[in-house]
Amino acid sequence: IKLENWLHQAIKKNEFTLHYQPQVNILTGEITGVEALLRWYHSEMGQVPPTQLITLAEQTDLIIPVSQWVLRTACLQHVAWLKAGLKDFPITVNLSPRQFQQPNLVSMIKKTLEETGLDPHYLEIEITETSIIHDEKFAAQAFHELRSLGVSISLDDFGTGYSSLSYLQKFPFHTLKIDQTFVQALQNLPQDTAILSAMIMLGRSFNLRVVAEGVETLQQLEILEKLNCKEVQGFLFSRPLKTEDATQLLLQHC
Ligand code: G
Ligand code: G
Ligand code: MN
Ligand code: NA
Repeated sequence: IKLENWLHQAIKKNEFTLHYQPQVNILTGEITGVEALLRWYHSEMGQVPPTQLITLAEQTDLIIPVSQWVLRTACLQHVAWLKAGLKDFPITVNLSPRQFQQPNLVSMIKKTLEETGLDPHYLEIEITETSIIHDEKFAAQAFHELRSLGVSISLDDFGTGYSSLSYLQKFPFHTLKIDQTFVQALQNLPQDTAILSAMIMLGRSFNLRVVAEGVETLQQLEILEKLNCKEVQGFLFSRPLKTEDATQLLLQHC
């Protein structure tokens, strides 16, 4: 009850912020996308991890205003960046399974795009396969409607689940995000690179944008480059940044 009240207050008092982490083309150094990541600083609890916040919000109906806030804030920010002369790249917003399964998801997204004035082609929704498992029919319909709107869908944490391979075939993803565990496990052993290499080739054979996550070292970057991975996201290039710092970084790179 207390936490629920705090969450209500957080929404009212504007205690949430978004941080932004760029995705980068390995060869050109150009920024190719930016992921919005939720942050909540509470006066008594301090920084609340987003997974905990989302889990808590999902136990109540507060997940709906939280997802609306995230989407709206990310869209408004991207509109501002585009106005400031930023290059053409998408902003990505994460959706938890329950957020993805809201019955009015598509109309909520459509309304938010209209209200904020963001061209739908600049929005990418990031989901994990758990969002699909629960109800494939619902997911297929949502994919169809989002694509008609012009919104893309990215498969997050690729390689960690059970059904990703069949989902690549069944669902029209735009981007594949290789989970950071595969990148961080890289020890230059043949079997480590074999898995990564197969995942990258698989994504490319489906004509997907492939982004390797959690890149922290130059050695990891070099291996990924050799494996023909085009895009990376991770602390090596930039941590998730607060708005002002993200703006500076993004504008420097356009
Ligand atoms: O940013 P960080 O590494 O702390 O994120 C931890 C987890 O929380 C990641 O799995 C990330 O996808 C998730 N997350 C971050 N922001 C959001 C958000 O706005 N909505 C949802 N549903 N998940 C988020
Ligand atoms: O589950 P998801 O892929 O959305 O989680 C993204 C989160 O991973 C980001 O919120 C960020 O905090 C974290 N992250 C991003 N880059 C790195 C990295 O290079 N190393 C580690 N350990 N975490 C990262
Ligand atoms: Mn993500
Ligand atoms: Na991920």
